[in-house]
Amino acid sequence: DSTDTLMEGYNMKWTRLAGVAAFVLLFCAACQPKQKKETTPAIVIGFSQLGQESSWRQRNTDSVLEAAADARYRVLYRNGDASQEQQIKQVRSFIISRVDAIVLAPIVETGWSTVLAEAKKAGIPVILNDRNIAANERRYITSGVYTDAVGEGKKAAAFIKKKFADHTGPVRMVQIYGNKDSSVSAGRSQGFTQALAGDSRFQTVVVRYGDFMISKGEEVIRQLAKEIDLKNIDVIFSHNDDMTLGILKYLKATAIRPGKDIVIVSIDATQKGIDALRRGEINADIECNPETGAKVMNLINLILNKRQFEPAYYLEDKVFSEFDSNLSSVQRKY
Ligand code: GZL
Repeated sequence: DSTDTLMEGYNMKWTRLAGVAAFVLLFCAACQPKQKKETTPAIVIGFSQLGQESSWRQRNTDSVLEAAADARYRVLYRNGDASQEQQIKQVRSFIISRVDAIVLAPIVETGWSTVLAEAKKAGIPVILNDRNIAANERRYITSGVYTDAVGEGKKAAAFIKKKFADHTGPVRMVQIYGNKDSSVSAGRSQGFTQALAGDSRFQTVVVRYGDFMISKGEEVIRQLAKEIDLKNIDVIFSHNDDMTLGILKYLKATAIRPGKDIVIVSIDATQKGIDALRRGEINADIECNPETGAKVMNLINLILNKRQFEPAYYLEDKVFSEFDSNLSSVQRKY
């Protein structure tokens, strides 16, 4: 028992010593001067997206955010909710936050000069994404990455010409535009009208606006069917797949067979649009490439590093139509 007592005392002494040593070590560690980590401030980008009206828009937003993450840029993402007033407020907040660059997808073409002049005065570059603004306001932007709206309109017209090559007599067409006053509605109708101008058979008899939304596409064609007899219409040129899906939903509940009784040309080439093409419910789907992100971030890198850059960049678009033989293998990312 005396040995046990001795060992107990011995252990106690070492335990106390270990405790004191641990305390001293911890105390010293807490007193070390913080190693100043060299961290360069992250690049911060203000991104005002025009809304979330369609599946195309969602893919476009993700494309920009994914590319920013790859570039290690921090993004202040704001949804403009299809409101220019909202987007202007968002740009102003980016200026106050002193972001390094502003990415703007403008819902309409005009009315941006004042806020863009403020950004220019603050020395903050503004890059347009997807859509453009009126030519007389472009002096305030640095550059942009655009979808080729005029080219998409021309591609739609080229399909129509091929589809009606042997048709004599008038080809009566309805055009369903996206949102009013947008550069895309103007560009697509300009390209389409210009390409058909030399051929008097092609007549646009009605234009309506569906805001690029499924619900409005259905609403617009339902309303139009009350005003005109759709049996007299040869073509519906719908400016995006989401509105086309709404149009198909209405037509499939009537005696009119979409893709057969009425030729339907759409734009975006989303998976759902391609699926409708495969089912023969539409006749052509012109791609509008939403993947602007990588080009936008590369452009920002050039601008911030004071390197050479172009005043405008455009994405390439493909055409999918009933004349293709490989439609069954087409897989779309959105
Ligand atoms: C086109 C883009 C359009 C798409 C629609 O560049 O702005 O807006 O075609 C989207 O699907 O809503």
